[in-house]
Amino acid sequence: METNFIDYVKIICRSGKGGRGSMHMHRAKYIPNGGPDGGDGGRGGHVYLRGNRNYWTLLHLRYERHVFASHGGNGGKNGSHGADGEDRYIDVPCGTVVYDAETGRFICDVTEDGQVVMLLKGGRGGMGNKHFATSTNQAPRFAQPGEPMQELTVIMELKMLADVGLVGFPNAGKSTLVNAVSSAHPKIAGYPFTTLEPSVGVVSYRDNRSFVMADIPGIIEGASEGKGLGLRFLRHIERNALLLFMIPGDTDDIRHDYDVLMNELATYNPDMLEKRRVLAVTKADLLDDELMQMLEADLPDDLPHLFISAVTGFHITELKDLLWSQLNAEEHLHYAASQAQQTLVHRDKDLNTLQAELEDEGEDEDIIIIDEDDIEDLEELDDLDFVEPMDDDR
Ligand SMILES: Nc1nc2c(ncn2[C@@H]2O[C@H](COP(=O)(O)OP(=O)(O)OP(=O)(O)O)[C@@H](O)[C@H]2O)c(=O)[nH]1
Ligand SMILES: [Mg+2]
Repeated sequence: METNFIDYVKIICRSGKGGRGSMHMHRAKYIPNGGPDGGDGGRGGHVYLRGNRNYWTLLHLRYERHVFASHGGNGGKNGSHGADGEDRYIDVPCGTVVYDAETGRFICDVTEDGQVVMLLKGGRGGMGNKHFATSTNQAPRFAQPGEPMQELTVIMELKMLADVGLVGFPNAGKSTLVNAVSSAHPKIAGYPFTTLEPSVGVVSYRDNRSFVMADIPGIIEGASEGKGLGLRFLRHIERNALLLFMIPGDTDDIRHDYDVLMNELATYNPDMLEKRRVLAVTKADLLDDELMQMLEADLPDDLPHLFISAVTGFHITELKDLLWSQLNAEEHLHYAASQAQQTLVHRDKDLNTLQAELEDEGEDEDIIIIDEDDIEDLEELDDLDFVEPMDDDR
């Protein structure tokens, strides 16, 4: 797909091997049996994930399919410690969820700016022979190898972190609202699926406060099974603290539309029903007072509602007030919302659908591994330098 909004990537990560401990005997003029002095190997580099709020997509990772930390250096003579391998940090936008690409297992998620999560641990360096000297073996002729590296292919998925997520059929007026209340300007048009990529807008509220609203592509019946833009974007509202349902006032049956939308969310992930909801009946400029009263009588009663018009500005301030008060309803609720974000249940991916999903995202091809182990072998030759002469000494 031709887009810069990348919210799904597969990459391969490797930590570094631990360096080998050295097996070396001290040698110096007039000291014939200097004893073991082989140093320890350095540890291999770790691979970390780091939340970075300057990133909004995973696009940068499309250009970096391999993230390999470097290996620890081998120990040397005179107790010299091998250098530690360099760590690698993978910067990801806040809201990135990581899965094992082979098993679909959920690994971790990164939600905050600056949050650091270790993905792969570098191998420990091996101990040099000086550690192994005992009273019965004062010149051990062995040292520990370093621990091996770890390798993992992961899928990273971005789930947007916004306070308010818009939920509605195509053409409901979602983008028009985002245009009206925020500085973001998603495209608006009188045909379905104008919005193909999610975007977020910051809504400034009274007293310099603000909240973040996510505009996502319209949902249609069957979205949870993959119809329309389907699943691809439902995941973006998983993380929103509050859902704003948007249904046009000129729809035949508002309640029916609401039920369909609720059903799609529930099928996708039942936890979605736990979120706070608000209903906006949009395009109210097309309705007169009498009609509004009639419609009002039949609106679903499990959530607060407002008739709005983003075009004329009707009830837009009231809508912001309502969203704000819902977002901040009782101190503990806010806490609960952030808790919910933290503990959002990420289900493992179903192995049967994983392959289809990868194909869908164009990420089903194997990543070619540039194997650096050949280079390793050369290093091992270097080692012989200080391993072999030892025999001459004795
Ligand atoms: N009369 C009237 N028309 C509106 C209002 N809000 C949006 N529209 C019109 O409805 C159509 C769809 O608006 P969009 O904001 O693009 O709808 P959307 O929900 O973002 O649609 P998708 O991106 O396709 O999901 C456009 O022709 C808008 O001009 C409103 O308050 N009043
Ligand atoms: Mg739109």
